[in-house]
Amino acid sequence: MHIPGVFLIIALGASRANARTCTIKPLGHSQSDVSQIEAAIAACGYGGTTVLEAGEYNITRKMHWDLANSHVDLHGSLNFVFDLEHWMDPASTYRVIFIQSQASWFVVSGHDFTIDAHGTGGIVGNGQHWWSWYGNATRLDGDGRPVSLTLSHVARGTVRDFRVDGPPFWCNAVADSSDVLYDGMTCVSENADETWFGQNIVWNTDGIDTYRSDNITMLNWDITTGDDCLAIKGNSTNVFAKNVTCRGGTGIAFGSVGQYYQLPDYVDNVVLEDITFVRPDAQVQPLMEHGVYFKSWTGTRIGFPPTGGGAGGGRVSGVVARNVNLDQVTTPIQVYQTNLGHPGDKPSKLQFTNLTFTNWTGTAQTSTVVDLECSTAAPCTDLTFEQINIAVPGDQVAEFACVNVASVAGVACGGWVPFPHRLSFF
Ligand SMILES: *[C@@H]1O[C@H](CO)[C@@H](O)[C@H](O)[C@H]1NC(C)=O
Ligand SMILES: *[C@@H]1O[C@H](CO)[C@@H](O)[C@H](O)[C@H]1NC(C)=O
Ligand SMILES: *[C@@H]1O[C@H](CO)[C@@H](O)[C@H](O)[C@H]1NC(C)=O
Ligand SMILES: *[C@@H]1O[C@H](CO)[C@@H](O)[C@H](O)[C@H]1NC(C)=O
Ligand SMILES: *[C@@H]1O[C@H](CO)[C@@H](O)[C@H](O)[C@H]1NC(C)=O
Ligand SMILES: *[C@@H]1O[C@H](CO)[C@@H](O)[C@H](O)[C@H]1NC(C)=O
Ligand SMILES: CC(=O)N[C@H]1CO[C@H](CO)[C@@H](O)[C@@H]1O
Repeated sequence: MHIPGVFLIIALGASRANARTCTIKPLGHSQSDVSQIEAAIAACGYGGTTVLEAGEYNITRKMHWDLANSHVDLHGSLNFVFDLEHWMDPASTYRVIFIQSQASWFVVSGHDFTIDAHGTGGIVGNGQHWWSWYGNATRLDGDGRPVSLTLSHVARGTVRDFRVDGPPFWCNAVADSSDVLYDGMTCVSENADETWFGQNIVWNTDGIDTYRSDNITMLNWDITTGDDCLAIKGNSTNVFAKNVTCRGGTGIAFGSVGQYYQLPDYVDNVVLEDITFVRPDAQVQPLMEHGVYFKSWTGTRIGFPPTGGGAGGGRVSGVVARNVNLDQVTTPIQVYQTNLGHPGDKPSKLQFTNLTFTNWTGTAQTSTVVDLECSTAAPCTDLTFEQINIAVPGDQVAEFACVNVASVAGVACGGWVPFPHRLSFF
């Protein structure tokens, strides 16, 4: 068997007899590495081991890895060259993420695999070029900017100690997948172009969006972003995130949900544990907007996805957010059901229920520590707040705002309830 550029080694270890190993290293000399990577994955991606040695791999076109009973050691980085014209041509990306028809330049599918990037490997997204270019251009959901790492139709996959530097758009997405473990993920979207200092030009660099997926575990994440740290979207069930640091951006989002009027979104059983929100240097990243927030579209559909929509139903239930520390977060906890809405829209019918917030500490940057603006058509029910101890700026009075909340435990709710200087109850 002859595969150019791939060293095929028959491993003779007793435990993995006949398991193949393919080892490659960057070709260098201005050559594209995509063909040799595809050849290695084709040869060793089913039942074998693929080793990408340290260094930078030159990724010039879209890439799909289909893996089964397989292990990939990614010691080096996949450098997706900056070529806006190329990547923005719809033919240059995959469209496997249904919601908002998002584009992907790198898709992994399959079952029973591990991709281990050993803390040294991952993706170089060259995001700075994208962010600076889009600094004065319109950014729309689904406009074709590619997701960096997409897991699509995966069962029992693991991604370990992976790093994405400069994602142009979402850092990760997982869709139509189940039993996925991400252990160790770093995403860095940090503007260094002084033209844009003090402004957020890294919109849409979400740490991850989960969609139509079940049993997704995220351990040991460190996300620097200008948008959602994690975004739990429609039909995500049994999601567990632990030890996540979110630096900048808009916080951990549930949603947006309710964008597709004909497709209800159900989100159930999401546990967030040991979460830290850190407000970065305002010159680099001006936002640290929420801790955890929930957003649905209104009950009126205006236009169609990817950019328009609304009027979708469904339910977000069984959310627990515990052991959360906040560093000057604007609004720590928020629910709103008017995402991209207009005055006069019908109220959303999508319901938020059984949400529990336990052991929250740290500081808020404004007085409204909790802002629950639920829908008249679907009031929030079974909300529980316990061990909340969040300080607000010294000269202000902490507030807990509730609109259309049918049942809440832990606080008195029924209008704007002021607390002096901190929202604190046990
Ligand atoms: C990547 O490959 C392309 C096509 O062969 C080449 O033009 C480009 O210079 C390479 N880039 C790097 C950094 O090697
Ligand atoms: C959930 O996925 C993990 C892998 O991340 C697996 O070990 C576990 O068995 C799965 N749980 C269920 C209930 O299938
Ligand atoms: C939490 O995750 C970070 C990586 O983001 C890691 O360095 C740290 O060791 C983890 N902490 C624990 C207690 O596992
Ligand atoms: C979510 O799952 C339900 C079935 O449980 C289905 O009816 C609905 O269309 C799905 N929604 C989306 C957005 O896929
Ligand atoms: C509320 O959510 C938690 C966490 O998902 C779950 O264990 C519990 O059963 C739910 N309670 C009800 C009444 O559904
Ligand atoms: C509360 O959360 C903090 C992290 O913010 C953690 O250190 C502490 O152990 C938690 N307390 C309990 C009782 O779990
Ligand atoms: C889309 C767009 O107008 N981009 C411009 C933003 O500004 C830089 C520098 O000022 C131009 O080079 C881009 O073409």
